[in-house]
Amino acid sequence: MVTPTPADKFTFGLWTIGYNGTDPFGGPTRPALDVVHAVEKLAELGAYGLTFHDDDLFTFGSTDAERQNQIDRLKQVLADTGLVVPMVTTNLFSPPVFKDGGFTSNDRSVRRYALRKVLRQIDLGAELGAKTLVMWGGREGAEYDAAKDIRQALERYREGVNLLSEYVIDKGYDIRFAIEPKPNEPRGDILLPTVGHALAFIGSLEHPDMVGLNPEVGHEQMAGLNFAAGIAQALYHGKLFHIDLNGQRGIKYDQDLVFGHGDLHNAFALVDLLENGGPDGGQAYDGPRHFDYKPSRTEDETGVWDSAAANMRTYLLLKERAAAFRADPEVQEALQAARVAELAQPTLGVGEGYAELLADRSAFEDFDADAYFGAKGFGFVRLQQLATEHLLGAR
Ligand code: GLT
Ligand code: MN
Ligand code: MN
Ligand code: MN
Repeated sequence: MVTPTPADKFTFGLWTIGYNGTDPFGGPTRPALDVVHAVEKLAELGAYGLTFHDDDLFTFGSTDAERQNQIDRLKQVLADTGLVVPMVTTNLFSPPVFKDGGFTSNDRSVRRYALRKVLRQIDLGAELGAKTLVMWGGREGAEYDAAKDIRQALERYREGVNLLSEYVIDKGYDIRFAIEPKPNEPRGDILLPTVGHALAFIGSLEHPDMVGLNPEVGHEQMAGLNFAAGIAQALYHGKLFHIDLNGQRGIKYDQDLVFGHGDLHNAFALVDLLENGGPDGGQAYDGPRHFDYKPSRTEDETGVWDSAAANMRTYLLLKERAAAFRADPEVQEALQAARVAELAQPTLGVGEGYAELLADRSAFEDFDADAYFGAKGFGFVRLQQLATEHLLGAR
């Protein structure tokens, strides 16, 4: 059960396994990875698919012929291995032209160029059967307050996403958009910094139904937020279109560690939510389990594939542990004692409104709030310890 198969829907960004170790303090520690080799290795490891930015597949500035050659090579290896491309995204952050962003650069001609670059990648995504276009606006932001008119930047972001939606509709493509929030890095402050900010922005769009989220574990945790709780809210609003799994250890630079190599408790809660949080205790999300991690620059190529396998194995181990947690009678009893299911009960009775609530003396006048002092607790700590013991394989 902990051996990945394509049915598990594990996908990897070409930029993840292809990360060559470059960081702000040092250059590459590994040679470049060819896409054909990458897909073959992922297939061997049991992955389901590959995702990529335009510039991951064909370097920025490639001629049309070079670009087509890389597309053809990718198509061939996909046909040979059975891997799919469920998501594509556009690099609007590496080339110098995007130093002040793409959709929200102060320079209007850069904004027009950025939109053209995305339209081109949408066409390629549609050709390859991708269902999701991720928009990570890492350069959409600022370091200095007076340098960026935030309200106008949001207006230009909105103009851009509306245009792209219009294009997808008119072309008849089966593609949805997924915005990926991040609080900072590379910009001092990035627009749409968290799941919550992005949800509010989506509500302002012309085609909000076509736009959802691609939350990343580490990005929410960089803001000190509870990732599993953010995912629960994204699910609640029907906006979990895609997900970036990785590991992060607290509020610091974006680590992109292997999934589970950061906050393991939260990773457990996340897998439990995705796998067992559905209406009948089934899956709450059935899209790709996409790993957006970076094999540390200390690793050689063996370490790259070991870390790719580690992401999938850790996910499956957590899935197994979460199933055992749910199946444990003591956990069920603790959940009941904690009254977790009682929260599903509406606060008002059928047909009740404020008038009936006001008329109900037992709700207030006769309610003994003082009796709660020193009374029976909820037992949440016991529940968390049971989760911890399942996580540790002690039960
Ligand atoms: C970039 C970023 C990721 C995004 C990718 C999509 S690219 O590496 O750090 O979090 O998901 O553009
Ligand atoms: Mn329209
Ligand atoms: Mn990241
Ligand atoms: Mn990501």
